[in-house]
Amino acid sequence: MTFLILTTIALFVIAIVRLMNVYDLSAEIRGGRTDDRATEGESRNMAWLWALFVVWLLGFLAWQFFEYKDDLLPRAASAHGPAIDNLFNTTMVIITLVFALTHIVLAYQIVKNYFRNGRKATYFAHSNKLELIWTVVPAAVLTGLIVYGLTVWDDVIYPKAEDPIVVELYSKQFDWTARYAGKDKVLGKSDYRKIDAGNDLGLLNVPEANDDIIVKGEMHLVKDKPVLFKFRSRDVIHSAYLPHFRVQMNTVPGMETAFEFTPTITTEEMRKETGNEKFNYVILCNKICGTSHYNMQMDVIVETQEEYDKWMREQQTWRQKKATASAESIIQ
Ligand SMILES: [Cu+2]
Repeated sequence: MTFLILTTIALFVIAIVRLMNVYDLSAEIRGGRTDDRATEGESRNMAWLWALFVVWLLGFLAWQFFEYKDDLLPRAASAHGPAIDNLFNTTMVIITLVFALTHIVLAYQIVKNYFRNGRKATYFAHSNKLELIWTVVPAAVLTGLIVYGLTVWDDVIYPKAEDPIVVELYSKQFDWTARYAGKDKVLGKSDYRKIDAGNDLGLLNVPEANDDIIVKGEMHLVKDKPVLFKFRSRDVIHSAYLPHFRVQMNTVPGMETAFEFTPTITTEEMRKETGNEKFNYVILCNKICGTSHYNMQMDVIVETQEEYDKWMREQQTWRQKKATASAESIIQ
């Protein structure tokens, strides 16, 4: 249906263009106008159409802001989130103002200076003052934005928590696996050559790996407790995107990336705040990584320490999982 509509529109445009050609040719045959230059009347019409277009464009932009503002992300649910939001909003306000201003000036100039019979344009080849203004002003604004951005990045990116929950987030086509460091707070080392059907993450047979806890589909975090994510990828570059916490980091095969943050609002509190009983925090993949990229996600539950401890006690450690698996294989 969409294809048909697009084809119809394209054919309609082609037909109009052909009709205009026919009109021009017949005008020439009738001995009408042979001069290609636009007349003053045509220029005036074009100028005012331009002004109309700018009014429509800015109106449409404003309408979108108000129409869709409720579909934007809810309040940032992490300690560093407001800093990212402020940076984003500052940039957004500046570019929106500059966009509106330049287009208003553009439309104004077109209406003021469209071709009129007998009027001649001023010619000048160079103006130091103009060059200076349109180089220095954008350069100063951009430098300000970049320094501001780097400062925020600096505050956000370097781990500083004393005793964070350490979680490895492992990506592959097409799902996420979370591995908690367990009681010893150390993640057991891994090697891609150890990956097999029963060992998705390629864990080595080392004591640090035994108490690691591996979960899929849903992971849990604690409100106001820092978490250090260490990212690994098996196959291609994926990107761990946790929009509600304003977190995003590429996961790259062959290297470890990391991001530390502190969740500040529990899932329950966010459900109340958004009025959406089914609300869940999510990890999405934000790199087009293959056919099922769109479905590569995992739920994140933020809860109190007690709820988290209870959930943790229900999980099997890697050692227990291995024991169960080998017991099953013996029975078979
Ligand atoms: Cu992916």
